[in-house]
Parts: sequence; C-alpha cells; structure tokens
Amino acid sequence: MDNWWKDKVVYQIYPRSFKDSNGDGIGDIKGIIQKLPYLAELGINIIWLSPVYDSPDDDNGYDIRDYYSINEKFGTMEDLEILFEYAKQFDIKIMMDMVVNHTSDEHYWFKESKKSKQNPYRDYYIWKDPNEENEPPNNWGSSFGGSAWEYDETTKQYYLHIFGKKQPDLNWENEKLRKEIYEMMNFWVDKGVSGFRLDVINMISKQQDFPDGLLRENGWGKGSPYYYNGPRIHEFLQEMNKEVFDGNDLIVVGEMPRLSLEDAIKYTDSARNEIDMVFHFEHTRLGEGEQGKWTPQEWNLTELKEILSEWQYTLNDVGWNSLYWSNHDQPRAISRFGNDSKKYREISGKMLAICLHFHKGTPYIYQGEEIGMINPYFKKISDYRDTEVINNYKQLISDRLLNHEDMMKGIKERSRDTARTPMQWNSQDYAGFTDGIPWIPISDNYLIINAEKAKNDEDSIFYLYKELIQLRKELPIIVEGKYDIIYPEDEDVYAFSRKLDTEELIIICNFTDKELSKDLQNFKINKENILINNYDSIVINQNNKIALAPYQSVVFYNKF
Ligand code: ISL
Ligand code: CA
Repeated sequence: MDNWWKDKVVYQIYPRSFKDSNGDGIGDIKGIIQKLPYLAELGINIIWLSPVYDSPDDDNGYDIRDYYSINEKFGTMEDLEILFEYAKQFDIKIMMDMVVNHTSDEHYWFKESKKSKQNPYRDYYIWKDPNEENEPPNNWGSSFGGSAWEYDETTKQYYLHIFGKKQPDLNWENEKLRKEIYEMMNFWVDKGVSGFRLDVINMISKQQDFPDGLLRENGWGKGSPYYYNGPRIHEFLQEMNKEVFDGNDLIVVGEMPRLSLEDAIKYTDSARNEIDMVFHFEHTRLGEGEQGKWTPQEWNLTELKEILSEWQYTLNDVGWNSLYWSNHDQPRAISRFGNDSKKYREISGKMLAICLHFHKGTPYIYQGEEIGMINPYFKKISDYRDTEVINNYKQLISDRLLNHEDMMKGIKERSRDTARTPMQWNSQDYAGFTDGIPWIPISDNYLIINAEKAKNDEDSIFYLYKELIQLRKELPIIVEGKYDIIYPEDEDVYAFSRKLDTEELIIICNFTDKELSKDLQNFKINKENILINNYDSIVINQNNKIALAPYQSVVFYNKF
C-alpha cells in the first residue's frame, strides 16, 4: 500500500450545520471540537472540512473573501489551530476544502481588479468587452441561473462567473495569480493540513476564444465543453503539484463534474503527478429530466451498476476512485438511492453503506449519513436557503418552464438544502444542534433519527458504519481487491466480487423492497463465511439459491 490514506475513510463536515457552540444558530469550529470524540468513536481518520474561510456566504463559503482568515461565524484562526491540535490526539487528519476556480467579489483582488483596466489585479479575473450588439461576450449560462457574465459600469466590460455573480472566475492564464494561489496553499500546508479537496478544479482552464455554447431551452448557451477539462488543465495541476503537494505526503482530491474516464486516468495516474483521486458525478445525475435535477425521473439499478462498474474497471490499476452517495450538494443517500419510509429507512441505509464501502476506492461519509438522516421535505419554498434553489425557482417559474408544484417536487427531492439541514444530535430542542434558532430549519424527524438514539442501539446504522471502517483497516482485500460485477443485467440486485491473491469477497445487495431469490451457482456462498450482513440471518437454499429479504445486503469472505 503506497499511500497513508488508502485504508482510511473520509468524513465530510459542513460546518454551519454540524454543531453550534454559542447559540447563534450556526455551526462552528468549537462545535466540531466538541464532537471530535464522536467522530473518533465512529473510527474515521480524515475530515473533509467544507470552507471555513472568511466569506460573505453568498454560496455558504464557496465564495472566499480572504483565504488567510476565518469566517467570524465559525470562529477564529486560533479555534482552527486548536481543532488541528486536538484532532491529532484522535488520529484524525484534516483535509481543507479549497476553492480556487473563483473567489468572492468581495475579495481584495476583485475589488482592485474592478477599479480600472490598468489595475495590477485586472488580469486576475476574466474581463471581456460586450459583443457587437452590446450584449454579454457569449451566451453561456451560469450554474445558478441567468448569464455567466456580469456587466460592470466602471470599465464597461463584463466579468465571467460560472457560478453566482458574487463568485467571479479567476484567470488561471495569469502566472502571477497562479503563484499567489500556490503560496496561499502552502500557508495551509505549513499550518498542518493533511490535504485538500479542490472545488471544481477541472474548471480552471478555460478555452481562450470563449465560443458560444449550444443553445438550451432556458435561453442560455451550454458553456461546459469550453471550461471543463480545458486545454491547460493538466499543466496547471502538474504545476500545483510541484509547487504545493510534492514532498508533503498529502491527500488531494479533485472535485470534477463532467469528467470522462480517460481524463480521470490522466488526473489520478500517480506517474503524472497531478492529484490522488477524483470526485465524479455520473451516478448523481441518474434520473435527471428535461430541467435536469429539478425534474427528477425514475432511474434503473442497471444504469447505476453500469456507471459505477465502469469507474471501478477503469481505475483499477491506474488512478483511484472516491466513493460517495451524498455530500452537501446532493440529496441524502437513503432518500436518493435507498428507501426513506419508516419501514425501510434503516435497513436500506445499511445496505447502501455496505454496497459503497466494498467498492474499490476511498469511501466518504457525509455528516448524518452514519445515523441514517433523510431529506427534510420542507413544504414551503421559504424554508429553503440555497442560492441555487432560490435563483432556479425564480427563473424556471418566470420562464414558465415549470409550475410551482412541479418545481417544489424537484426541490424536495434534489435541492442542495436537502443535505444541509443541521445534524440531529439528540431529541432535545432543535435536535441538540443549537440553543438558538438554527439558520435553516431542522428536519422534523429528529425525535426518531438522531445520534444519541443511534449510539444507544447496538444494532443501529452507526455501528454498522463503525464496523465497515474497522474492516477496511483489517482486510487489505477491501482496499486493494480487484472488482468484478456479477450479473450486470439484474434489475434488482447489485452483486459484485473483489479478489486479491487467494482471497475473495462476494457482495450482494438487494436494492428493492421485495423478497428475492437469486441463483448464485457459480459462487462460493456459505453461511460460515459471512463477513457482514444487515439482517440477523440469510437463507441459502440448495443449489446456491440465496433468498434475500428487502434491502438485504450480505458479504461473503472466502479464502482458497
Ligand atoms: O451541486 C451541483 C448540482 O446541483 C453541482 O453542479 C455543483 O454545483 C458543482 O458540483 C460544483 O460544486 C462545488 O462548487 C460550487 C459550490 O456551490 C458547491 O457547493 C461546491 O461543492 C461553487 O463553488
Ligand atoms: Ca455558532
């Protein structure tokens, strides 16, 4: 095993919703410190900390105003240093979220950049003249609705913002800017961080002729082919590697939407010195309808298997996968891929955990997943906070592309706020998250779903996660074993094997609420070899027919 992080599990903390220590309704760094023993008990060794830098919070911290200081709402630099120190005692490392595709429009660089065309910071961002019709330089739409260009009166030019208007894109063509970014990242390495999660890092190299994109129904052009995986992306990452990562033994994860398998190999091939692993989004896009995630459709297990298997096969020898069902941008895992009804919530959550953690790659647990949290299904639009929801709601409704009811359906199922409601710690007021009023409502299921309850029940999903994390440290086959899909065309069961030398794992997961009987004639499955099972028992009939209960998941471990 060549990398320290390979047998570890990452836990993502979205600070504003994790634990509030001072009653202002916003989670903070001291809150994280209070909960380190909880994380240590779970057994995770790496925290991915979503941004805590100074920010006006237009996009909850993914709009950084100052890379060198901490958002007052979350605490101080000293608090963070204490967190780093204290985490060491629990053998937990910290991976910082790092957003360098864009900054806040309140960042010093942008404020300078806006002042005049001659300003030394002008070229830190992407400024363009209006086109001949006095309109934006091209037709690209922003991810958060509207044009990707914003006009600025002072210099009569537009600046590019792929996300919100308060998130201007940095100009990576500018070497001075790149040097400043590396210097800043080194500041954090010197502070003792163990790695970075690089936000939309495959967007930093833009095609320099900025052509119009294919026109979409919403009236904006699709710019993504011109800014994802652009012409100089590998050069920039190799440079970053040389300037920041080299010799520091970090874990470096690239968040990379719209990623081909070929590109993924290039990014993560250790011989190329770029990054350690990628976060792709293929499976999260299953069941997107006409208006993308806002019009969710049914999806098939066979499609999910096809996507995940392709990544498993492609990144087997070269590169490395990130394994996740959910994060702060995605719905809750159980609501999205399992069954969040009272009857099946826990059991399907356990099934998803087993399924994911036995794939090859690094598993990510998004806060609350380990206690089986589900989408809050807020009924009122006023309960949602995310700028992406609010802008898209306004736009899709005013363009009459969706009516209120249909849009609400999409929001309840897929909006980013579904995963951003506060962590449910116990059955006290506001789920023990805060003594004040939380910045976003608490899901009203907290009396049933909370950490205290999960910890008091030895059969809970929490302890299954704990076991999975432990097993990974004990059995190299979970880390290194080669993946092989079993019965790819089966529409109900996700089965696969892992092989390493004389050992083998067989993983079987029922993704339905039905009892199923499956023929596993060619596989060695016997009760004595069960490694993990989310039910107390399993029925294996003659001829290796296995009878699976709803959402049952079982793993066999064979040695030859
Ligand atoms: O969430 C998405 C779809 O709803 C993604 O398209 C997401 O916007 C994209 O993956 C980029 O996400 C990252 O960068 C954004 C930030 O808003 C997200 O929270 C972050 O994870 C801009 O910094
Ligand atoms: Ca607080």
